[in-house]
Amino acid sequence: MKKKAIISGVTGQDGSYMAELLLSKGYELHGLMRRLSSFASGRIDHLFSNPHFHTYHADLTDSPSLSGIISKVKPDEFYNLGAMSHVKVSFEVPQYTLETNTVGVLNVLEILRTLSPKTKFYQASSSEMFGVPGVPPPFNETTPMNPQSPYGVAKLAAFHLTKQYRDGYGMFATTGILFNHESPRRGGTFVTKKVSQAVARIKHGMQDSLVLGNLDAKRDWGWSPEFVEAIHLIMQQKKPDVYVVATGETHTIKEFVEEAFAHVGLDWKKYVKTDKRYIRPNEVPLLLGDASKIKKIGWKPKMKFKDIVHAMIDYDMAHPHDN
Ligand code: NAP
Ligand code: G4F
Repeated sequence: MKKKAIISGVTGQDGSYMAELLLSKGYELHGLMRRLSSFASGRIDHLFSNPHFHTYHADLTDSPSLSGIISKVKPDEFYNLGAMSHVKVSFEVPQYTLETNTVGVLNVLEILRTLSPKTKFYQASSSEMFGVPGVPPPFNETTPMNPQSPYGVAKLAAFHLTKQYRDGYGMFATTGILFNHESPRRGGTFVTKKVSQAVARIKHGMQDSLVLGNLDAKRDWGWSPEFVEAIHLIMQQKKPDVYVVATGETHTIKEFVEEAFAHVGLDWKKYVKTDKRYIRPNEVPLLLGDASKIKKIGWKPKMKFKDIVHAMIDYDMAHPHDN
């Protein structure tokens, strides 16, 4: 019998890589997509011809849309990767962020509890939950959490709800606290993709400059295709738990920018400006993860910082017209 999985957020960066991974492992896969006014399936268009891949319109804030699909599919595994995932935007749409990233998670957990309690559930938790924890890095599963954004607060509430369903109802409700992870499929409003696209367009003579916000923040950047492998591994454990997924290296935004421009032979200082419109009301100045726990069950990152920068630039140099 094929394993059956549902992925929410299948059109996103991680959702698309997770879909490829599960299909390659022989799953029957069901992806949830939002209805939008224009096409948003670019990352998964190549999967539609696969007879084991099915998609549905659903929204995490719309319980009936979720319960219909869950009761029909009765999945072995539910990967909850859907979210309003942009930290800066969460300050502008805080209510929607909590409705999607917290109530949306509650909706899935409640439906699973009542209709399909044996389904394994994965919640996409975030290092943004650590915020400014008041202890020195690196951060692990026991580090206190002090989120600095509506996004971080919403994810932390969902993290606790996941724990409550695990402890209180005995459900397989598991989670990974993933540090930033990137790829050519990263959305264009996140800093790495914004930089890699701009570098390619500047090099091709299609753009003059790049406007950014805080260049001093530090992030622990990993590679999305490797991070979805970690998620799958977390779901295959005997018991649900909490795992930090990170590279254990941190770099400033400025270092990413320098490396990106240097890779195509340009001096970043000639092109990069800063503007306060990209500054957040609260910032998380430093993220650095300690992935010792997940390493013990067999996952470790391979792509290094420079590999990630170069892979993103090389992709955008070859596809400068992509959105
Ligand atoms: P992403 O590219 O922004 O994808 C988010 C997905 O969620 C998209 O498919 C989006 O649909 C969908 N979505 C948004 N609102 C929804 C709603 N109300 N109902 C149903 N689906 C909705 O994000 P990602 O980078 O793949 O991240 C995947 C998950 O991991 C997210 O939960 C994110 O918060 C979390 N996370 C990401 C990172 C990271 O560094 N990437 C780190 C830690 C945690 P549309 O395509 O229609 O917009
Ligand atoms: O790329 P970012 O928008 O990612 P951020 O805020 O760290 O959030 C990402 O990682 C989280 C995990 O830690 C995820 F949960 C979340 O869903 C998302 O995937 O910003 C990174 C840093 C910030 O310090 C920001 O202030 O880059 C700084 N930055 C500087 N200029 C900018 C810009 N960020 C964006 N988006 N755009 C800029 O122009």
